[in-house]
Amino acid sequence: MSAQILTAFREHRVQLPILQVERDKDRGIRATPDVELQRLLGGQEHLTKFLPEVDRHGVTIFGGMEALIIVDMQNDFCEGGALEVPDGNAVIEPINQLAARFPFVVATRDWHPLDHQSFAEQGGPWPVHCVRDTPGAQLHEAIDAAQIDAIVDAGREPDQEGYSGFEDTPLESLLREHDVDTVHVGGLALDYCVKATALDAAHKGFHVILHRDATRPVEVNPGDGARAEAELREAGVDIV
Ligand code: VGL
Ligand code: ZN
Repeated sequence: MSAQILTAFREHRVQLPILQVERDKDRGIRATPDVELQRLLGGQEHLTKFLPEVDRHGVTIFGGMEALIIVDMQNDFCEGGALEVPDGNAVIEPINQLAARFPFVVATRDWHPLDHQSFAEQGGPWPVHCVRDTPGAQLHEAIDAAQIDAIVDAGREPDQEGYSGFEDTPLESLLREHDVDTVHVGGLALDYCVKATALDAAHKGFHVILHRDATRPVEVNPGDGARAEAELREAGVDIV
C-alpha cells in the first residue's frame, strides 16, 4: 500500500529518507508537511514533474505514515460492561470505518491485575474492570479484528495508572518503527484513556487527530467530556 521512493529521488540527487508513497486514488497527491522537503522540491507541481508515473497512478505523497490508535474498545467499557461508557457502542462502526483507511492500526487494552490500585477494593475510583484475560477485558467482538495490526496492553501493574496507552508499553516504538508521524485516535473513554493517550502522543511530537464521532466520555462529572476536548485542543490535538 505504501512504499519508499528514495531511489527515484536519488537519481535527481535529492535525499529524501522518509518520503513515502501511498496509492490512494481518492485523496490524490498531497504535499508533504515537511517544510524543508517542500523547499527542496519547489512544491507539489515540481514533484509530479519528477514523477509523472506517480501522478498517473494517483498516489499520495507524505512525510510519514498515518496510524489509527483504537483505545480500549473492550467489553467492560461497552454496553453491559463493568464500567460501561454511556453510548459507548455507538463508536464501533465509526472505528471500523476509520481502521479501513489507515495502513497501521494499533488497539490498546486496559489490562489490569486483580489487585489494581484503581479498583474500589484498593481505595481506587473504579469498580473492578478489564481484569487481564477475563471476558470483560477482551476487545468487543464487533470491532473488526482483521484490521488490527498490533495490540498494546496498559495498566498491567497494580500501581500503574495506565490511562495512557504509551505508559510503560511499546506503543511509541511501534509507531516510530512504522515511520508514523500522524496518529488518528478513537475509542473509550474520551475523558480518561483517550485523553491521556492523545495528550501523550501530542507531547511526543505526533500530529494527533481525534475523531469525535469515534469516542464517548464516561462523564463521572457532567462536563468532563467538554473539558477533555478543551484540554486536547490546548495541547494541539485536532478534533474532527
Ligand atoms: C479507563 C477508567 C478506568 C478508560 C480505564 O479506558 O478510559 N477509564 N480505566
Ligand atoms: Zn482501568
